[in-house]
Amino acid sequence: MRDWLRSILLPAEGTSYAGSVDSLFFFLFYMGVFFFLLIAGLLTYFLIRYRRRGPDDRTPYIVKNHKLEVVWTLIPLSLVIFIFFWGFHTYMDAAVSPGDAMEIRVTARKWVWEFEYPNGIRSLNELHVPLNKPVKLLMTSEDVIHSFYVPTFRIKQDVLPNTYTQLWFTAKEPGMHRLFCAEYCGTSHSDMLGRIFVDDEKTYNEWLETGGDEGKDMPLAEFGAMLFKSRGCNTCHTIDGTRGEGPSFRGVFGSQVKLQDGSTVLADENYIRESILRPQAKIVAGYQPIMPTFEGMLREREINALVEFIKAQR
Ligand code: HEC
Ligand SMILES: [Cu+2]
Repeated sequence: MRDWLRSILLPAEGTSYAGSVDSLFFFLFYMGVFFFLLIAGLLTYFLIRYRRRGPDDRTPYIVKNHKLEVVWTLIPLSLVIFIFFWGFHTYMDAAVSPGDAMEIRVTARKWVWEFEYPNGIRSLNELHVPLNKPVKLLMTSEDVIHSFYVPTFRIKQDVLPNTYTQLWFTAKEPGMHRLFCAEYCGTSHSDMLGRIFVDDEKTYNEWLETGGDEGKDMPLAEFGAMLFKSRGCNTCHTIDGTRGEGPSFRGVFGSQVKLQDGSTVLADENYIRESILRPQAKIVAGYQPIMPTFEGMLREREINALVEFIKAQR
């Protein structure tokens, strides 16, 4: 019964913390159901039992019943005190990370999540964590307020500019979990999605070494199309010619691009590459210099793939 209800009401439990949140939730849920049935039941019963039976049927004048009043005050009072301590205990578990937790830095910006691991490796919109190991996230934002939300982990925390906030968890469920931004942060807020991969120790270490060999069997342009989405380029760029925060990639390659300083430049491979790694070097006329740099965040094959993908949008 419980598992069945759980599967309709709640997402899977990815951490042990999720289990304690759910227990509290179900306690509140069943308590709500119990009191609903009790009160609605008594209401219906009294309605029939004490209905007016004739013109002379008068309700006796009842002033007070101390015993009854004490009982219906003490029961709810002890219930809410009990719930407070239970909730507080669960909250403290989530707020205080264990000392041996591995630290990963999270930087949020419109509209990507960036992760930096203890060994200096970085990844975008994709967080890899080891199974059954406590992980602490130290988070900050480069622009507006975002919110780090993983439903299957039952964790959510605002990510603020100029401040660090933190979260911790021990992942119990191998596989992929979804990350959302839960604070409206502008045009592409709803695209600010990420994936969390919970790997066993070996796979995790391999990933740290090689950065994963994502897309190794794919043709470059196809891999580039995947990166266009997974690295968040699509939050600012389109490929169908419509203007976003940035110019569309349709027809860019091989064209003469007008720059802010009035000059023009031929959009060849080197221009595209520079635009990705040092976007501020040449600003396209009519656009704000808001594109973040991808220097150090893309491996060589990924840059090649993106260039190839943009080339293909002729
Ligand atoms: C936050 C929004 C944003 C994101 C994310 C973003 N860009 Fe940009 N991009 C821009 C803007 C704005 C411009 C135009 C101003 C400039 O040149 O810096 C631009 C310009 C470019 C250009 C030059 C286009 C031209 O018409 O000359 C290329 C190429 C490019 N971006 C590639 C990428 C790639 C590849 C990614 C993903 C890895 C990406 N961008 C992610 C905003 C963004
Ligand atoms: Cu956001």
